[in-house]
Amino acid sequence: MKKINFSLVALSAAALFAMNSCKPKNAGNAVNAGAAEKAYVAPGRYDEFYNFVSGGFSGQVSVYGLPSGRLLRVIPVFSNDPQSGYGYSEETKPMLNTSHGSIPWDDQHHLALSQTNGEIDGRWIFANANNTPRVARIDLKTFNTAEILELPNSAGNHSSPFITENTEYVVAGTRFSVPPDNANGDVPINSYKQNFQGTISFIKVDKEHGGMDIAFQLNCPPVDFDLSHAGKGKSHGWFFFSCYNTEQANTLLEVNASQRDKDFIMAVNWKKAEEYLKAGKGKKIPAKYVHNVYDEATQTAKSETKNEVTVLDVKELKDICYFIPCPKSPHGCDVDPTGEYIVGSGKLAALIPVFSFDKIQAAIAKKDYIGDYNGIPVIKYESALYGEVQKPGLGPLHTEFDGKGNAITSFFVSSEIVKWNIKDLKVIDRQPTFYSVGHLCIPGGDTKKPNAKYVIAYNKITKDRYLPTGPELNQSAQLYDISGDKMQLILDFPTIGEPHYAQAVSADLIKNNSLKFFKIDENKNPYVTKGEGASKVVREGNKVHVYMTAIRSHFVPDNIEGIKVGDEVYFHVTNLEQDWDIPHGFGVKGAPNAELLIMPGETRTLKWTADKVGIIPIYCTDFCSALHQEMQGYVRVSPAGSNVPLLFSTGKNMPKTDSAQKK
Ligand code: RUQ
Ligand code: CUA
Repeated sequence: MKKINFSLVALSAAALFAMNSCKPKNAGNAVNAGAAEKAYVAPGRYDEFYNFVSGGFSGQVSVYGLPSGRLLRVIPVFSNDPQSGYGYSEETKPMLNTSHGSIPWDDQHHLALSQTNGEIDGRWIFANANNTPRVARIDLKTFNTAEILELPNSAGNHSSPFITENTEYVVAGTRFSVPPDNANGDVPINSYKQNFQGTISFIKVDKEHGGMDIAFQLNCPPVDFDLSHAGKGKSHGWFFFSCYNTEQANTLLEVNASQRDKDFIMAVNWKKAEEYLKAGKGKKIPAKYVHNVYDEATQTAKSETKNEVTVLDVKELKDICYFIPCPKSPHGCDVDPTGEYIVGSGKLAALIPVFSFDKIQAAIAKKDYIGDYNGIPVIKYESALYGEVQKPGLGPLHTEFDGKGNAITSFFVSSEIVKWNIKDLKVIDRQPTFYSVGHLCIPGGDTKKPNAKYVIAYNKITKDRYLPTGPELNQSAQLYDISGDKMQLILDFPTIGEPHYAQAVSADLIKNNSLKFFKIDENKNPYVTKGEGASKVVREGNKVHVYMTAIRSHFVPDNIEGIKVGDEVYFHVTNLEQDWDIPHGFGVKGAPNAELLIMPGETRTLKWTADKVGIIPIYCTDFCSALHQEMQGYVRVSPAGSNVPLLFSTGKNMPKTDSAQKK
């Protein structure tokens, strides 16, 4: 969620004041020297946590170490990556395919680390593409994107991805309601109420390999699904979604979707949905969506277009969905570690409602409803409510849990994080953020076992926190020590793109499984070259395949002649190194992408079309050895009809052939 303009919404005068003068008086002395020490990780030492942070409009996921805030890596997911060649190499291009064609850039908001028994298991992390609805799975052995699945019947995949406690499902709710893909979408926009629909996708995850597939979709009333969380423990089997625009407005939502005093949290009994599915109550409908899988053995991604999805209609199939009134325009929807308490953060609400899972169950059993909404029962607010946190702050967005009975909520408008006790609903502590905090993260803070050492606030606005860099300033994170009673700010660090949700996990769970290099013997890329002796250049019509190797500090071959204007040249470069952290790069003058970056044991292909007669330099783009600058070569391009023979070598000169036009 970005910079909300609240001006049209009646907030208190205090709220407006806070928006316009967001520098708290104690900004200057927020951090003392003792605090700095807590964030200090000495050179050469490892951090204690990995922090995976969504990149917002960058489309990528970045990884930081905590408590240092050091940037460890940017993982390319939904955008081309000009550093690694992701999305540019032939092997990775298919990852960005969609039913709309190849999309080089998306918007990435939320992340979910895989779980077993409600605890982070360190295997994968899931990420959403918000714009063109997709869910990705990143393999934490390699930190590579392993899979991307498109979601049909969806738009603005914001309420996504959220996972169940054994990663049975990754779940995604559509932000925009839209007409279903197989319906005639050529309808008046103001027929929203009749023709539009909200869809929630349940993606099954293979236990062993992580492979994803849509198990079913729920057809829901046309509202905006914003965020979500799965039940856990006693509420395992349920899912909770925040919904706004229950007014079902289709224009000027700022005003028209802020009319009702309460919107909803939608409770979904997904075990029930599974029963209906088993009983054959699902309808298969045509839907076109693309599934991209990166095969580790061949190191190559493949796209498959799927044509059908199974839907369950929650209006017809009773007992799947229930609405719970929630004040007002709820954003975050968070479930505490016990699974009993569900916290709805109403952006325009002056309090935080905490719902009780037990009370929700009792209300359903007694049919304690105030009516229905588009055919779905609406539970009485008081019957679902455990209690309200009074005067918590302004503009609550998200809540995480410390596992010691407390919750911490972020407040966008009043720029603060607020700690409150879940049992007595009393505010315990509040600390300013600089400024306009969105998401926050406690390691394991949405699981059964939070690790309550730190909370990190992800801020939208940072004016006056960093040296000015023109009109655009970096978004940033702030790290607070929460091991004591008072939360203490200990570090600011800038982030890549706009951070939304983030998760953190103890480094031990990941670092020992991290792959150091790909075994060359196991490389099944169809274009692999397993030794310098196997290097070759093969012409097939106007396509030329160069089977090339790279090892410190030369390519084989490094001289190639006989390429002609108009040839499509595929450089299949295999990095023969079998050592950690020795990538080679590969650049070709005139190629539209600067380089490939090839990990040890890996093969990557750069496609280049020879467009001009001349000598084309090639070189390694990654400083790999003392003689890295010597890691270079030449390709000779002759006119289209020339008879220069196809020759290649390294370390030995080829005969001097003149170019003559073939008759
Ligand atoms: S949003 S700043 Cu896209 Cu998760 Cu709340
Ligand atoms: Cu290889 Cu530089």
